[in-house]
Amino acid sequence: MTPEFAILGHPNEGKSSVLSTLAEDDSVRVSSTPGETTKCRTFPVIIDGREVLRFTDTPGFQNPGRILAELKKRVNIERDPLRSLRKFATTVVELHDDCELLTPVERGAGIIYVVDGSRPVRNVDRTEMEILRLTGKPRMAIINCKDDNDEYLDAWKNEFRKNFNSNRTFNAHRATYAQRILLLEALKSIDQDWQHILDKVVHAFKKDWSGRNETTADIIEEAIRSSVSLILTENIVSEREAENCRNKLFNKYNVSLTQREQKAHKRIRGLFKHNIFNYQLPPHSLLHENLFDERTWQLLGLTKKQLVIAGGLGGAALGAGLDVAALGHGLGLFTAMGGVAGAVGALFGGENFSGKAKLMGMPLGGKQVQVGPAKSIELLFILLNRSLLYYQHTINWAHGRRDYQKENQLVAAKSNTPGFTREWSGSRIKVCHDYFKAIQKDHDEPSLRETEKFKTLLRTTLQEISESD
Ligand SMILES: Nc1nc2c(ncn2[C@@H]2O[C@H](COP(=O)(O)OP(=O)(O)O)[C@@H](O)[C@H]2O)c(=O)[nH]1
Ligand SMILES: [Mg+2]
Repeated sequence: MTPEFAILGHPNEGKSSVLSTLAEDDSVRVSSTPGETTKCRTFPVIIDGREVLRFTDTPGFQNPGRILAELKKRVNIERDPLRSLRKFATTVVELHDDCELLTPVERGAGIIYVVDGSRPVRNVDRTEMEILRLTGKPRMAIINCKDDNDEYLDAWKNEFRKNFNSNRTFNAHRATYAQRILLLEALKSIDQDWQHILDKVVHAFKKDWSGRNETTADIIEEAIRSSVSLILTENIVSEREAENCRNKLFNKYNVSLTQREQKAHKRIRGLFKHNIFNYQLPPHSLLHENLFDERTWQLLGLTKKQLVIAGGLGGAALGAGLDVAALGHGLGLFTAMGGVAGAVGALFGGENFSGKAKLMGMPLGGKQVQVGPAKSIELLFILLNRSLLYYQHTINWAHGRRDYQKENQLVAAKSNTPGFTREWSGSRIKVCHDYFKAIQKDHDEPSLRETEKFKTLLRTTLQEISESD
């Protein structure tokens, strides 16, 4: 039988948010108006086409005092006090919501009780907790702190120890993948009978996650390959126009790379089930910046030490901060790039294509300017780090979260982390270097060995990001 958990609590404490985040479902209605949910709704967690777990969202308690009194009347005399209580509640109009929320509990669902821990414990909460205790069902309490206020946490925990099998702090809007797994694991402890099946659920969940990481690695590899091997050409009509042409071409190149990147990011987003709510990137994210922006290259490129390593391996590297400084300045772009000895100029490839001119259907004697394929491995690192930033943002955007406000500061602080590859050792840089060389040799079918090694490195990195908080 599929385990079911009913999310219970007072209106507006974050029940729907918790559910949305746990079930990775951004279609759950989260509302700032208390009491908007009046019907239970069940959300299945499906892995490999099989429902492994289900969560039921419920309306909040409306008349806990009355419910407690009625339950107490029945608890020692009825064989099934919950059923009798629910039947009674059906007949009383103002108990509609309370009756509704008891339905899943009556059919055997485990209870997840959600409170907003940033406010003090009130008597009405004690009443609700007493009801849940009297149901005798396995139950866990979740402290969802809407604010950072932890003044009341201890008081809440004290109450919970009396009434619940287990309790956890869980921020529905900020929970990371790692914290979600921890919460699922904690559900095991509330009832021995569920331990085995929930073990399987957690296992399936982890497996599914590493499958998603595998697909993400494929997506990133594919996008990087097609970007670093991209070649664009433009006809130069006259010498006078040459400068203009180059600038135009570089812009086109930039747009092309950005489109490829966005396509890849969109696929990653779908993979992690952010389908409905259109989340935005943090306002200060480096991802808002142009691919060839100076800051991007400084923060996401190789470090000086790594540049030496890459150079030692025979890779052409730009050297962040030096040449890239001029890149952000629109029209100065090409000149700046051409002015850098060797490496950057090579990004533009040969400029004279008299031989090819005819082939490309150009007027005889015309010249062509070409951009790409990338000769500098730094482009690979820029694209890689940007993908990893996007991935980190996506997996850590809790499904229950619907807006920024308040949380801007936190996100801004996080987004200032420089590139993920900054700490990478020589051996990881070498894997990238060998892969980069392999694409340069044959971009349609680069060496399988080098590609596999690169993908393995990507998968390891994605897993590391998943597990870090
Ligand atoms: N900042 C923040 N807001 C939250 C959190 N959980 C819920 N909210 C907000 O509180 C309101 C009620 O949340 P909801 O999940 O619909 O509560 P429910 O009525 O118990 O289902 C919504 O406006 C949410 O955006 C949280 O962890 N952090
Ligand atoms: Mg709700």
